[in-house]
Amino acid sequence: MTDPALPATRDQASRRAEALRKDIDHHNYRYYVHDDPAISDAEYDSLMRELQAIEAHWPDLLTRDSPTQRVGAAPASQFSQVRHALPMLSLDNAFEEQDLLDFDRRIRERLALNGDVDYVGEPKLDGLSVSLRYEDGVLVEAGTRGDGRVGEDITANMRTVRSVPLRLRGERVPRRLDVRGEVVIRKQDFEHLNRQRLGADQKLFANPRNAAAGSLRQLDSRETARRPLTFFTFGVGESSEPLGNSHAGVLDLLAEWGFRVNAEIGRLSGVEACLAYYRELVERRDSLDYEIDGVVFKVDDLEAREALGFTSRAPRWAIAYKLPAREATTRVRAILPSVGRTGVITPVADLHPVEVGGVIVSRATLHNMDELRRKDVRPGDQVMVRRAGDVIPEITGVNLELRPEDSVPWEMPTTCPVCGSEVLRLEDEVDYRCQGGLVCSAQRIGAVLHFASRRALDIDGLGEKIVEQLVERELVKTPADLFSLEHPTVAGLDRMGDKSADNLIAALKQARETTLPRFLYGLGIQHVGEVTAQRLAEHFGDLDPILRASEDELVQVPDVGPVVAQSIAHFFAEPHNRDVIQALRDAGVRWPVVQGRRDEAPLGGKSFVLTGTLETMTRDEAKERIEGLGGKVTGSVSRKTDYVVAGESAGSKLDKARSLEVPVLDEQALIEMLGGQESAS
Ligand code: JCF
Repeated sequence: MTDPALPATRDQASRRAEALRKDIDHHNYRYYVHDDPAISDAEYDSLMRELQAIEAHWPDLLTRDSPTQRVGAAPASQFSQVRHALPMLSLDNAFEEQDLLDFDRRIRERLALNGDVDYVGEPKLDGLSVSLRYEDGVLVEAGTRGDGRVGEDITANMRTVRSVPLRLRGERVPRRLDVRGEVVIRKQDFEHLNRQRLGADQKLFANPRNAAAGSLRQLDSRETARRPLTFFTFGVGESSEPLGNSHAGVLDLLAEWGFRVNAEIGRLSGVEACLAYYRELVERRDSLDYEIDGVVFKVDDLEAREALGFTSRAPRWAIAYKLPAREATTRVRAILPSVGRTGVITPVADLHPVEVGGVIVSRATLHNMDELRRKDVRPGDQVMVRRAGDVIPEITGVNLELRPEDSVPWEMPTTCPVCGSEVLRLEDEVDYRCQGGLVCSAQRIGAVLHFASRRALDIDGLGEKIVEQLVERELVKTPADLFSLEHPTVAGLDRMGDKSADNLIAALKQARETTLPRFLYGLGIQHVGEVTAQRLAEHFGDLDPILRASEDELVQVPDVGPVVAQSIAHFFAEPHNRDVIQALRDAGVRWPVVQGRRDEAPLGGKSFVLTGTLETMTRDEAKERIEGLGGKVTGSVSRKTDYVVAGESAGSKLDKARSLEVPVLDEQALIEMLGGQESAS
């Protein structure tokens, strides 16, 4: 986008600047107060640049309420003080229903009222209270709450907050007006800010409130300008003119003047309505786009407020009903190793039961050993527990002063608490894992499913629902037990008919004839995927040399590094795993020996291209068998191709083979080359 030319005369520039400011202010307002932008970011930027150019050329046209002034000013060396014309008081707290009922009763007594009191309810935002001073509609000063009477002058910073009007909208505005409200960072903006900081290697903020506080405390307001702060107004301090007779009316005026008024604010008649409003907000707490720590109730009638007055610290006409705390302290009774479905062992704190955010909590995850050491949580410790939303409770801190003298750090057990197998943490990894993958009951379902999966033993009809039943009814404890299943047992499972039981038994029978790579892959050894399984099979030829291999011998295999070698060696060193492997062999699971080095094998060094559909085997099977005999299978025909295998409806590859005079085999010729006897399937 090219920038428009500067106006020709100062007069024209003055009018254009005026128009631009109005326009930009309007779009600011749509975007930051109503979340409802009317133009694109690019269009907005272009208006901004035009105004900046004019102000740069005619500096005397610059006004202090110009939207260009929101980018921040040069750093100050310290904050000066502001004195609040009317003190910024805090709010009395209610912690339970009775406190709110008492509050309402006191008000009715003091006002000598019989009927219901009208209140205004509002979410209490967890941010920082700020007071903004407007003179003749222009923002002239902004201060933090401080001690209530004197705060810090953060005018430069608040000017950068887009939801703060630099000039009040509308014609009729008080000569002097203090607007009070809360500065927050909304949850989404907070996530975005922290992601940005992660990318820039900056320290992450712990929560939106800390981020908002840090942003307001910047001496360099250009930094504040980069932070996504939002100002929600909740009332007024001093005003040179009366603003009507109800608080709800004042909030309406503030909205007209261009402030953001929380959409949740509502009028409530009587204390029962307040209680219902509170319960509703507690329910919806997690779906609000800002953090709240309570609900504020204020008497709506301003004259009644006058009559009620203040105590030394807080108005008598308002109260903050706190939300149930999301943090509580309790004692760690023990730390327990919990074995997950993949064998990962997680330390979990067993807690003395405590209520957190309205829920009784007796467990908290410690994630892993690194986390546990970082937090230094020990059995017997007093800890802070936090629950946010629906997530698993977490321990956020330890009270070291209350740590028992005989306390010792917790250690990960060396054997699995479920199956007694070895527990191992591979180099460079965070997690400790149980090495009894084939026997551990915590891992049974996963292990059996993996063993049966298509690229492993490929047992048709053995889906999740069936495996779950087999494991839960203790019919199958290890993959080897699959092969002793009999028809009546299988037919007795849910979702199993007579016919599908037949099929499963047949599939099991057939799956016994497998290949070494499939078998190795099916064992579910950590870090042994299909490729590594294939390499191991090629290198060692059969299972027994692998069972005997040391880590040093294993790293000789292409693609196997020290970590993988360690994982393999420990898996096979585990007696329980060896027992299962023996049981699998006893059940008749077998594979052809893989010929040693490729070029010594029957098809050593020969390259094949498969085309068309084969009748007695799939292409994957043909490939596997060719490779099992040392041949290799490639995708396209060239002069280097030794054989093209042509099945039904072979296409262009066959034509190419003919033109290059590459020998063509039909299916029967291939089967003979592979050693005859293709199993009927
Ligand atoms: O949202 C808040 N944190 C909040 C604080 C809301 C209010 O209506 C308040 C407040 C502090 C004092 N009202 C007063 C009088």
